[in-house]
Amino acid sequence: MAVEVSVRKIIHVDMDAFYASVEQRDNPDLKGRPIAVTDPRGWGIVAAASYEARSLGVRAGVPVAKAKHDCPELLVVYARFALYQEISSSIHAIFGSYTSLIEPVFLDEAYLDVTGNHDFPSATDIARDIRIRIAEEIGLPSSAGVSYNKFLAKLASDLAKPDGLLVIRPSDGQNFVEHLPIERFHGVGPSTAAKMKEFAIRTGGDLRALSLECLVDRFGKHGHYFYGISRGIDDRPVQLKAPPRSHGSDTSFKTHLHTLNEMKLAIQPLIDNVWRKQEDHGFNGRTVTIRLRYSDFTQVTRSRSTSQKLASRDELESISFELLEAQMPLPMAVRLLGVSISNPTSFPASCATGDDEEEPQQLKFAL
Ligand code: TTP
Repeated sequence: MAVEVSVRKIIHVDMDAFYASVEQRDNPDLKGRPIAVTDPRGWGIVAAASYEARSLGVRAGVPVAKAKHDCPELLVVYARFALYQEISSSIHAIFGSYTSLIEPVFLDEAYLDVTGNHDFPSATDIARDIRIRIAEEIGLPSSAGVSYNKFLAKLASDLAKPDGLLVIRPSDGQNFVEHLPIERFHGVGPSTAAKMKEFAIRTGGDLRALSLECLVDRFGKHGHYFYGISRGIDDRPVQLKAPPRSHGSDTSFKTHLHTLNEMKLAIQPLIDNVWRKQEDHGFNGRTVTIRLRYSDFTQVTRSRSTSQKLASRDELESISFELLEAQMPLPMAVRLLGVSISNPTSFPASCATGDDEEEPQQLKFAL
């Protein structure tokens, strides 16, 4: 007999060596090489290190001069923040096609609650799909963790890195935590770890041996969190952050596009998709942006704004077509097309709060 369990389905997606992977994607000379990305404003600190650099001991947060000294073959490149921001929006647009319950964590990481996605009942399949789409449409590696709460989903994506997927099932949650060194626990920083060690707490198992009272006594309000996670329990909801400032849709093509007609045909489903989102969210956007990525991964974005909110799907289509026509003749084949609506005239009230968390549903357990 199938056991009905009340369980949430949470995915944590995290890009691998985000800034460094973008730079390696865009410059063939950097592929497979130890690279560090640093802020061009001259702070001289490694912001991101490629996995090749990490295997040679280079870490984020160390001064570039020290990293270069310790690893002379290290290649250092400047960060391109506007590009990372743009890529982050594309990644979040992919997330948005599976759930609207998304909690972004910085640019390259997010929690997704997919419990309510009945079109796609397996969270593992969703995570697999997301990773494939990020690789194919954006050209970057990511890792994902799937579990029944945020703590374990994040732990799973950390353990899956780089370029991996790991599922922690409810029956395995406590086991995963049992032997885990407390430094690996999300939420245990260096000073808490040092304090835990003073009490001879080194692993999840050590933490679990202590009563709630004792943990609250030693770690204040965080004691409740530690008590839960040492048992694989974490009830924190996935919380929506800011309302979306745009709605977009894009897709990449196995067979690249060469003509205006091909692009006009290919953009139709994207226009449908974006218009539906605009209507579903009561979004009053008035700027249309199209995005073309060429076969060499360079891309252009072009926008046009109207004075009022877009009146109809036809208006969205005709502006998108005008923007496409202005790109002719194409300098080379197109591998990806995107369209988005932004610049709302006002935010709908229903978008302005983060409290439309769905109740966990009674589901047959199938992560
Ligand atoms: P992280 O997700 O912490 O790291 P990462 O994506 O580089 O690598 P991992 O595969 O281990 O997740 O950070 C995301 C990006 O944030 C990172 O690529 C660069 C930037 N960043 C900084 O600018 N300063 C920092 O100190 C850190 C840690 C990250």
